[in-house]
Amino acid sequence: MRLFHTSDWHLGQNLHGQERDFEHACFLSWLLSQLADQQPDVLLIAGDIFDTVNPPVKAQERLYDFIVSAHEQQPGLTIVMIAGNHDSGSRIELPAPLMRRLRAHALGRVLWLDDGRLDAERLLIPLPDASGEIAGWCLALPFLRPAEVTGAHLGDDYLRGIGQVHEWLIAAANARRKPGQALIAISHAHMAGGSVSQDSERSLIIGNAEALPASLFGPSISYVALGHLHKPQRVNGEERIRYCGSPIPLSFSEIGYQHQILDVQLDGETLVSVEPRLIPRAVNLQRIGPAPLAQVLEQLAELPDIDLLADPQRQPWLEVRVKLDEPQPDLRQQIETALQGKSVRLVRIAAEYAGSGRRADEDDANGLIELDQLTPRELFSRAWQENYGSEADEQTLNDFALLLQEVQLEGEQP
Ligand SMILES: [Mn+2]
Repeated sequence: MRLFHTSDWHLGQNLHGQERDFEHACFLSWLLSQLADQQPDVLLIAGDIFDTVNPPVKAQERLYDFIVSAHEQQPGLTIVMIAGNHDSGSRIELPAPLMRRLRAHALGRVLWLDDGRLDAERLLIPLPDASGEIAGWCLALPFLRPAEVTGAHLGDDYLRGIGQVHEWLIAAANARRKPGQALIAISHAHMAGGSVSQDSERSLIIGNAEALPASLFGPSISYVALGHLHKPQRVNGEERIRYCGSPIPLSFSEIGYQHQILDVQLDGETLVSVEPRLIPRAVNLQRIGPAPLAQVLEQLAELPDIDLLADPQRQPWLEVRVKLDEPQPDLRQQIETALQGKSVRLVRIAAEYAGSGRRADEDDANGLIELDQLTPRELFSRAWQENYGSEADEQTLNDFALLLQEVQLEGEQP
C-alpha cells in the first residue's frame, strides 16, 4: 500500500491581508498531477485544511473541486481528512455523506456511545489497495477541544482525555484488523520534542502543558501521519512518526526549508520507505533586513524591475525589516517610493529599535509596532502591564487563553 501524507493546507489563508489563493491553486494542481503519475492508494490530510473556522467560499470551492477532480482521475483513491485546531470540526463533517460517495472521509469530531464509550467505529476507515482488498485501517484522530474529551466519565485533565481517546481507538483497531493489515494513524497534535515555527501555528491549548508523548503510538501502528507543526520532521527521530509540514510557507519564518508531502510505502504491516516529494514554490517570500534604513533603501533599489510580460500573481511577497534609532514618521512612504516599479509585493514593514537603550514598550507609544506584529497574548500582557503596573500571572494568562479560544471558535456555532 502506498500513501501520500499532507497536512496544514490552510486554504483561505491571508498573509498580512494578502490572499494566498493563487499559491493554493498551484499546489493543488501540482498535487493532482502527482496523484495521476504515482497512483498512491490513499491521500491523507492531517488537519488545518482551512485557515479559519469560517473559511471564504473560494477556499471551500478549492477543496471540493480538488476532491472531485482527484476522484474523477483516480476512482480508486481513498482520501482521509481530519479537522485541525484551525478548522471547525462540524463544518469539515458537513458534506461527509456526499464525500463518502467519492471515497473521501472527513472526520471532525469524536462521538460517544450511550454507555459512555468512545464511538470508535466511525473513526476507523478501511483502506483498500489497488486490488480492492483491505490493506490497512486508518485511525482518524481529529483535533479535540477540551470540552470533547473532559467531563463526567473522562475527568478534567485534557491531555489525559486525549490520551484515552488514542488508547481506545488503537485498542479497537487492533481488535478489528486482520493479520497483515497495517494500522495508519492520522492526528493533528503537538508531539513532545517537535520544533515549532514562529507566528503561524496557533497554540493548541494553554501554556506548555499541550505536548503529547510519542509513546501513545505503540509499535502496532505502522505509520503516524501528523499535522500541526509546519516544518517537516520526524518525532524523536522515529521514521514512522512524522510531520510532513505545510505545502506553502504560511509566514516569513517558514521560508528556510523545502515544503513537501511524504510518499509512504508499506508492505503489509511493514513500513518500507518514506520519501519527501518537494513542492515547487509558486510565489517566493522574500525578506530584506533587518538593517538601517539607508541600507534597506539601497537593497530595495537593487530589486529587479517589473517584467510586464510576467504573471503579476508570481511576484514575491516582501517583508522589510528596518533598524531605527528614532521614530521615522515617513518610513512607509520612503519604502513605498523605493519600491515603485519593482517586481515585489510589499506585505509588511517591521521597525526594530537597536542599541538605543529604549525599551520595546515605548515603541508602541509611538505607534510604530503594528497590531499584527503582536500575538493576542502579547497584546494582552502589554495592556495588563500598562493598566496594573505588574506582569499578568500564569493563571490570568491561562484564563485569557481560554477566553481567546472561545472567541476564535465563536464563528463555529450555528
Ligand atoms: Mn497548522
